[in-house]
Amino acid sequence: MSTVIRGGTVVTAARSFPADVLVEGGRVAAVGPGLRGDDTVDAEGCLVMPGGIDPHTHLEMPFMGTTTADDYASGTRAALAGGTTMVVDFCIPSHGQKLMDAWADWDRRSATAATDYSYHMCIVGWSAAIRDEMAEVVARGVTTFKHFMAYKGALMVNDEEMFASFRRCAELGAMPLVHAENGDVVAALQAELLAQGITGPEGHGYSRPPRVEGEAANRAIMLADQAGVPLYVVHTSSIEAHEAIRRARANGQRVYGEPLIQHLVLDEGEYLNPDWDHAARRVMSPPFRDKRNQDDLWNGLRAGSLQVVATDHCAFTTEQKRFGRSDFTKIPNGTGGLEDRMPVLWTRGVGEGRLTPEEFVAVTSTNIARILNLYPRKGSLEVGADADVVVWDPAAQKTVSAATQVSAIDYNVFEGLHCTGLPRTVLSRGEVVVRDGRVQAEGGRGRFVARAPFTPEARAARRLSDLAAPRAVVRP
Ligand code: DUC
Ligand code: ZN
Ligand code: ZN
Ligand code: ZN
Repeated sequence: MSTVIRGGTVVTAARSFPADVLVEGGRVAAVGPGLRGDDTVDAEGCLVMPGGIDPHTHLEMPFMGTTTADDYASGTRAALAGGTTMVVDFCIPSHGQKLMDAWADWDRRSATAATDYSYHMCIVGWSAAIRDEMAEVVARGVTTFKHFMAYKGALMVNDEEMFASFRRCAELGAMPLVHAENGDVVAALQAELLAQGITGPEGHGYSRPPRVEGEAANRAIMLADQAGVPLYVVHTSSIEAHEAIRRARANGQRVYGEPLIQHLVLDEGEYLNPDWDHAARRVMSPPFRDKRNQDDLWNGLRAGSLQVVATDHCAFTTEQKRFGRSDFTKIPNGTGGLEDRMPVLWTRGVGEGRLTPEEFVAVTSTNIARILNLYPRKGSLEVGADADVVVWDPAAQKTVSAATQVSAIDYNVFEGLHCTGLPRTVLSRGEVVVRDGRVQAEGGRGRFVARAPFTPEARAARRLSDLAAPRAVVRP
């Protein structure tokens, strides 16, 4: 049983060229002109790209006294609707919980996934036991560890804990991730604002200014340098954090920055909206910034000093947001975006001349696969790669609306945004999971994708030839 995606223009992170893509046994079997298969997916007038990878999601995550409203079933179907064929979700242990027990909890949640998935493991404290358990996590294929520098009294780690974990990552060939905000300063500013009677969502923005993010990014980068590990800074939203990343890279450090689609497109004015629900629905950390910061993030994506675009998909219903009706610090932090990341980035990025189609593929898929050690199995259309493919119709249009979305929540932060450029057909491991824009994937078909450590030996051992014996190789 084979499928040929016929008549489109293949777009990779490197170049674009007209070619068919032959899919067999869930993998790319050939790329080139005039291919034949048992089934045909029409790609006339369309671009054929590697499926999107979202490196940052929170599906069915217990957080701030509640649990995110999109679970793996609705969240991964929303992802597919938007052209994303893989997510990397955060496994968050409770205090004192064994890392592998937290992993088992997440496996129960991800049993309904419609896309492939991986995890980042969170380090929320430090002990000899955690130090030991990290080795098993890496051995089982999770090679990234997340550290919250904010959420004081909950998820936050201090410098001593974070540095110990960074050193352990260095030993294991793992890569640390950081949520870079100074949690002590945020807590102080929150208390001050509440004491002044500022209790609404605007207080959220005021309590987390760019300096708070820049300070933490600089600190984490210095500690990573001292520990001798690469570092991935999640949801980079400010000039200050970007500058820290850029400087580290110029000094030869492997440091990566991840803007979110929300920070690229939406601005801090949203928190001043007199409609409480409107503003609260947009409360996430870091908060939205101003136009200068947005322009700077776009510049970073073009220059390569920022490498990927994610969502931090962490969706709460309006009812859940209202837990913070009288105190902004109790509004569950998080927004949705899984379904919108690719159409909105295409529209505002490629459509408005900020990104090329090749840069779009790089920041939504290929760079992510490379940085997280998923490449070339994911993030590429090379022969032998998993056939996660998006047939992208650059002329298709829609207006973002909660009324038509797949996500389980009752609003959309991009409501009313007009998109030109949408997925028409999506394949996941060779199976057509979106046809004519409609998701037809079964929950539970998604698989865990193990990732190798970042040691030179492990890198050298990962060859595309290990993935599959291709039936035919047609070089375009
Ligand atoms: N920020 C959010 O907005 N939600 C989840 C966690 C985070 O850091
Ligand atoms: Zn975060
Ligand atoms: Zn509104
Ligand atoms: Zn997050």
